[in-house]
Amino acid sequence: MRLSRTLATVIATATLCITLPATPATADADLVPEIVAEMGMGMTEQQFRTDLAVAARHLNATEDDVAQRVLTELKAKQVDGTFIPFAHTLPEARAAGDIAYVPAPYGGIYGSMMIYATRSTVMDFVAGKIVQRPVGEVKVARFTRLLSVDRPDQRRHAAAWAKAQAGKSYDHNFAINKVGLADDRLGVAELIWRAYRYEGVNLDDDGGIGAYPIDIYNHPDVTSYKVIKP
Ligand SMILES: [Ca+2]
Ligand SMILES: [Ca+2]
Repeated sequence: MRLSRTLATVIATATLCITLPATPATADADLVPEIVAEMGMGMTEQQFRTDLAVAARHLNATEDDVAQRVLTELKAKQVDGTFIPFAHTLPEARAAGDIAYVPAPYGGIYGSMMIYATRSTVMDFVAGKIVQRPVGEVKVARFTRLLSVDRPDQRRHAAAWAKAQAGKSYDHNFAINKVGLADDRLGVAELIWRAYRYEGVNLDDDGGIGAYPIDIYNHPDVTSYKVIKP
């Protein structure tokens, strides 16, 4: 059994070696299946292709170009690791509009975040919908950080906008979440990025096609003021 499996592996490897040069990667290769696989469960190829077409029109670029940029940003932001139990109760924030950031790998391989609608409530995603929840009901992982955006007026308005999104659906497409103005489906970082963007503040630190949690955390106007330790 072991011998035959080894033999099969050798044959498969040999076949791969022979096959690969015959199908070199080109600029026109369809990257969508790889992107969707990187993004994990929830994202469908059909939805991604629809969003990709919108992004390409918005950016006046080809879909292949946008797909390449998406894949590059995805791979750059991915952190190896495993989920850990969310065992810590989320504390109150200093102000509405502050952000709770669960860094990768503790909040998955891309991290996660929530915006405070008030000092003691956050906009969270429950069963695919945005809901306002008291912090006492929300559990987070160790090393979660509380962040403040150094724009007091915009912070208040951003919190109000985020609060008004209650009931909207979760957007699995976190890799394309900035282009266009459609906000009918919102991801965790997208909700925060858009809340501040409508106030004239662009919290995506590195540009690109997506506003990832790490991008917002790295923004020079964002300050971390509390860390949940194990
Ligand atoms: Ca969206
Ligand atoms: Ca970005």
